[in-house]
Amino acid sequence: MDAARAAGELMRRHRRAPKRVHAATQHDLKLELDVRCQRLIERRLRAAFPDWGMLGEEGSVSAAAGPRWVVDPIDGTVNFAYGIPHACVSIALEVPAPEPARRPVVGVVYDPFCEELWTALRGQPARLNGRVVRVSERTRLAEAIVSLGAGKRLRAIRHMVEALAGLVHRVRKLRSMGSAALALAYVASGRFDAYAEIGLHWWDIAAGGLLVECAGGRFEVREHPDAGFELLAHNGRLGPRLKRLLPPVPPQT
Ligand code: LIP
Repeated sequence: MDAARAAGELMRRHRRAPKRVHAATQHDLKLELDVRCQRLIERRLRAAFPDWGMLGEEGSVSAAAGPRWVVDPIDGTVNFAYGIPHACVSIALEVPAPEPARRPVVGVVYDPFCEELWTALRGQPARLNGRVVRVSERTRLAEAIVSLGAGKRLRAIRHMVEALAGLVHRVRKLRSMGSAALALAYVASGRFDAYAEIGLHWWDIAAGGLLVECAGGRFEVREHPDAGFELLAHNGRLGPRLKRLLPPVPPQT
């Protein structure tokens, strides 16, 4: 939690400052601050748990076996780079498990701009700033708010456009806010009823997925060898109807 807060503080201090871009593609940016935040998180976590591994968006430290941190130092980098205060720090802790191989047991998502800290410990209720949160109870798709992630690659974007066309007249509102971890935290808190995206990385969704599960929702994730993680998170009531309306993952182009 301290590590997430420290990185969030660095993000907040640089909110309005010009950002140095390390790498750019048409639909993605990597900032110097991504790396600085990850180093800061890494230092804190490794000082306390020197033998544990780390999978991070800005590089990984491997450990033979045992627990592993999964870190997205700034999730919603493009928002942050453009001064849009919708980005967060996402940290999960996984322990080895036979099935599924990835099993987060701790999840923290910190939004430094709204000062919202979500925490989850497997087997306990999810919390937002210490108060228990739950997924929504909405059962009617027509009243639901569904978040769709746009992705970075052509294939994911094409999928999102199709999903949007299939859902836009069925739900109350669609949203695409640019941070997978916050979209999951919003599902866990009942703000969104569901969230879908393809082409994700594990560090985008490991902590948020645990939040959704601990808040009583469903986190349905499938790994495609060539298309990253396909994800549908929902309040446990809208899944079957959403699955009928969402398009299949498109073939590689
Ligand atoms: C981003 C996600 C966003 C998704 C992008 C990307 P980043 O993470 O949070 O929702 O659409 O593809 O993965 O790169 O800002 O950490």
